[in-house]
Amino acid sequence: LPRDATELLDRALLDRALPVRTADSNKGSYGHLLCLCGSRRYPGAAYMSGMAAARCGAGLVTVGVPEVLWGVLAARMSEVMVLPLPQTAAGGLSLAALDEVLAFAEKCSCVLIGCGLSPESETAALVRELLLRLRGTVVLDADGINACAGHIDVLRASRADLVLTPHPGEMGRLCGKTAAEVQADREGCAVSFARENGVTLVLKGAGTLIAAADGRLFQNNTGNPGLAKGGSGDILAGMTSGLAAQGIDPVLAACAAVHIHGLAADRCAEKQSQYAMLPTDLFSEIPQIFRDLS
Ligand code: NPW
Ligand code: AMP
Ligand code: MG
Repeated sequence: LPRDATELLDRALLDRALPVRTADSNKGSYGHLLCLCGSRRYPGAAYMSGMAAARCGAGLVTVGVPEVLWGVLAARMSEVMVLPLPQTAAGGLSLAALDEVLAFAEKCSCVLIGCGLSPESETAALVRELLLRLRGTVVLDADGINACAGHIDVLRASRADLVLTPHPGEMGRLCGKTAAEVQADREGCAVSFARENGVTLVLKGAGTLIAAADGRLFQNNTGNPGLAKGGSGDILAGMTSGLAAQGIDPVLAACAAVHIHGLAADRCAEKQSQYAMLPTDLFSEIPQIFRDLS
């Protein structure tokens, strides 16, 4: 990959990024993703992240969710497995889930933490404890990111290979700025945060930026305001972690996910309009994009 340059995400980069599916491979060849997502308030976030990962080629996907969600998710998803975990009174993940999650994560090639987890303090404490103990690739989105606001020391101490996917509001919480201040200097915020904290930082919003810990910066040019709806980010987090679970470099996984997510959105807008398209409509556009790429 070129260094010291802002590289536009394009077809050539995707060709280098996508995992090759060899004739003698099996589901174990394509990783196991654990998504710690969802709460009583946000069951859809667990559904969308798990399904998005499955649509991007991950060998196995398990959503680890507060037990109250087990029935509804098991009824809606066939390929994605559901691991019911201890929950708080409010229906979020409880700190009591820690040991079970750590044991399960041993079998996994990537862990996604955060979509729809809710802002409960006990769940945030669980997230920080996990960050201190997990190894391997960990994708952090939404409330997983919010759990680190004011706790940057935890990100720095983590031995995991971290990919963070904040929208400008979450980015602001993380670095003590308003969303407007982040928007006023998107490149500066993304590049300095990634460098200073040794993480891959995906700063979402029109022209999503992907900043690597080594200073590389990528800008995406796909996608449209039809994505400005609740759920779009949960799907991007699932796609990113689903690709990373297959063992490709986390920076490339993030770049490929952002680009494909935007291409799928552009196809949706063409067929359905930016008004009517729904985040879950991206699922039926992802297949044609992979066909065009391979
Ligand atoms: P505003 O309003 O423009 O001033 P929050 P959330 C700002 C889950 N979901 N440019 C925005 O600022 C998520 O996974 C579950 C500028 C506002 O202040 C989370 O766990 C769903 N500003 C949880 O809900 C579907 C921008 O950020 C703030 C911006 C809460 O997540 C929905 C809003 O962000 C949702 O995905 C931009 N491009 N984008 C489900 N069906 O289960 C955002 N902002 O307060 O972090 O709330 O993103 O809705
Ligand atoms: P979230 O706010 O977490 O649901 O994430 C929203 C997703 O939609 C991100 O991938 C954004 O980059 C994308 N998105 C939101 N608004 C726009 C826009 N105006 N143009 C392009 N992409 C957008
Ligand atoms: Mg989000």
